[in-house]
Amino acid sequence: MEKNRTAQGAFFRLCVLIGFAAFFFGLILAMLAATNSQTLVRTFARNLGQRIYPTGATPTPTPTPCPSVGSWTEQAPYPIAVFGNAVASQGGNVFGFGGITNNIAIANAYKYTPATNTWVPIASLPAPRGWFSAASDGTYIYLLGGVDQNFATTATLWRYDPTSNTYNTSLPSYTIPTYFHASAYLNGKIYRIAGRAIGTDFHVEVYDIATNAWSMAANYPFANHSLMAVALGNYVYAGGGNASPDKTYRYDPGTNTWDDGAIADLPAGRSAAASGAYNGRWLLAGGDVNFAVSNSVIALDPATNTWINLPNMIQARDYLAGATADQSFYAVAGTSGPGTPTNDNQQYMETPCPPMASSAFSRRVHGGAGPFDIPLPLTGSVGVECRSGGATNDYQMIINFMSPVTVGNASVTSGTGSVSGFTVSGSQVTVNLTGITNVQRITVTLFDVNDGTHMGNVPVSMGVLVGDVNGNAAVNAADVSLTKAQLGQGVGSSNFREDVNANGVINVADVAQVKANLGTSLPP
Ligand SMILES: [Ca+2]
Ligand SMILES: [Ca+2]
Repeated sequence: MEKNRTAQGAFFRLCVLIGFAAFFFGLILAMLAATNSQTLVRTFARNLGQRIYPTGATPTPTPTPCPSVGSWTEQAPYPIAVFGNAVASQGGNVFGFGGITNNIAIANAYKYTPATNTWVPIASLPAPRGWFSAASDGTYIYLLGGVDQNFATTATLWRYDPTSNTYNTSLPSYTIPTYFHASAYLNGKIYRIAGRAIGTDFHVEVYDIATNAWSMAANYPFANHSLMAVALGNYVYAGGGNASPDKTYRYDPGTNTWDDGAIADLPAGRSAAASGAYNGRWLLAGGDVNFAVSNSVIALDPATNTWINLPNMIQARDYLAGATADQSFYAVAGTSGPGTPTNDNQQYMETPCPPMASSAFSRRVHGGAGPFDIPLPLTGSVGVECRSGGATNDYQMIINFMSPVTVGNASVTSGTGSVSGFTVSGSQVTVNLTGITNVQRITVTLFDVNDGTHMGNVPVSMGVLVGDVNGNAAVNAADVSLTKAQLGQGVGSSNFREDVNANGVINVADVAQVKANLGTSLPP
């Protein structure tokens, strides 16, 4: 009895020693596995005889923050070199109106279609206008004030109808003629904010589309011109400009107040920039920054109330205008230096991040024993599918997301085989594969996965090595031994890998299939 206990104690100590040795050996292997594509860690575990099968174990992918990647490109130039032009978007197209060229306001107007990257002339303005503004309500484009061909300041409100390509000039004018004002459309109303008048103006006038009437809103906090504005959420944001050029304010129509504290000031004074809403943020492109023509671009994220730097425009421009259309922001024309108009059409586009998959599996139905899943880690070493795919080498991949998604398409983008079909159920995508030959790595890519916030392509890789029951990327004697050890056992979550032909029983046929693949290994 005593002797037996001593023997047990010695055995226990030996186990502890082995455990420690195994731990450090495992640590080294894990470090190797990080750089080696083979699944050494699992090999190690299996070689110690542990029945660690990764069913149901969900590998947590390393969170890789995917900042939106934005870039500027020059698109088809505006048909004329101009500045002080007005720009708005409607129905995925960009519309440019008037502006100043050769030291005179003009009436030319053009429509840009992103799909064809072309500008075409549209009906000219009812009269020349420059240093004015445009705002769209989703149906019409409203054109506010500005100077005419004699540099006389106006307070006109014209409404352009993109469908009929006509202007309505019978809408009421606002009260104080201005140029260099800002404007925005929010919830059925058009706002004319400050601007240059006889002096510099601090009034805010509101046009109610439904009642076709103007009224005064709370004054802008100070007289200002060459400022910028945008509507985001249920607020109008305005800021920058000629006076206190780093100050910004948020207007709440509900309380009719301009709130200084609700929005961070600009990181640097800025005026005469292109302004618009893009991906939920207030984007300001170019203009005069610290009184110099700039190519810098910043955006306010209302959620964090912080200004972030975006990639610079290709060309520094001020007195330009911009609008968001078809997933891009277009900064159109503007001056390169005092009084020097240009015809640049600078496009800013951000590529959204794809939704992140939370887990992926290779699923096979083992006859009456039911389906069993082999995890497919989304980072690091690939999961090894060791079961045969039947006569036509069919497999099934399950990919889970954090929230419901839509998927545009799915295909095998690397390796031999093809997608025979896929289904989406909430946050789970099931991809059926066929012709997946043995001894290869494949990558299945889900295209245009969209969870409402993120959009992009999601690749999932898998190793296919029939008979590699311990998943170490090689079929050798260890796999034969492991399979033999399970002969006659019921197929369950701990030993389904040994049911190599996935028929629900582990017998000599499985051993034979492992033996038939002896010497194969997963290609790098
Ligand atoms: Ca193996
Ligand atoms: Ca079998």
